[in-house]
Amino acid sequence: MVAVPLSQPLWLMRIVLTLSLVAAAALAGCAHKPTTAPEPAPAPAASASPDVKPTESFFGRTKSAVATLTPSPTSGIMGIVSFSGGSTSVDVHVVATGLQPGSIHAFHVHDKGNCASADFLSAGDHFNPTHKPHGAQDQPHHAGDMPSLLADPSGKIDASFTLQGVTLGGVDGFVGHAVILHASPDAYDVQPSGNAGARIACGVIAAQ
Ligand SMILES: [Cu+2]
Ligand SMILES: [Zn+2]
Repeated sequence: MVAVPLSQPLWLMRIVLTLSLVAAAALAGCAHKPTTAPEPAPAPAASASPDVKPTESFFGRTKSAVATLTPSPTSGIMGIVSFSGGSTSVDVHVVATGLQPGSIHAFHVHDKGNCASADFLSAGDHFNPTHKPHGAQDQPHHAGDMPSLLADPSGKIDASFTLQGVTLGGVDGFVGHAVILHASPDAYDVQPSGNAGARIACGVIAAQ
């Protein structure tokens, strides 16, 4: 409140009092402003897609993934592997360049998603969550066993195939593991890994 000396005329005191009341009313008006601000946008619903079961984890819903093949120091191989997952199968499409024309190469999903070492031994053994022997698709086989790949006369691989009994997502899915292309064809009856030779390209499988 504004102090006014008693010696001032009464009319001046009335003006000062009026101004004080106006100021107080203005302050009160300001205090109301926050409640008139727009409401924050409502949080999105927990599940935006009605066909997704609440019990499914995000990881288990993975429908597509990709691995970029990087070469070993001397192989010069480049490529990309695309995965499309169903509930009990995975479609695989491999495109790679820089191979010897007409050469055949073992191709596997390996256990560790780690292509850090030059020889790619960092990717570990074949991905084998069900503890099977190494083998061809029509025999008991590691989840990570796949068909061998043939390079065309220009040294390019362009192959598509479907793997049964495997998934992309979930605890035993491919995502987070690594694909390895080998120097030699896969001898499927040779344990534990088909005598596939050097690891000449590697890529970690990432969900898309
Ligand atoms: Cu391998
Ligand atoms: Zn194997």
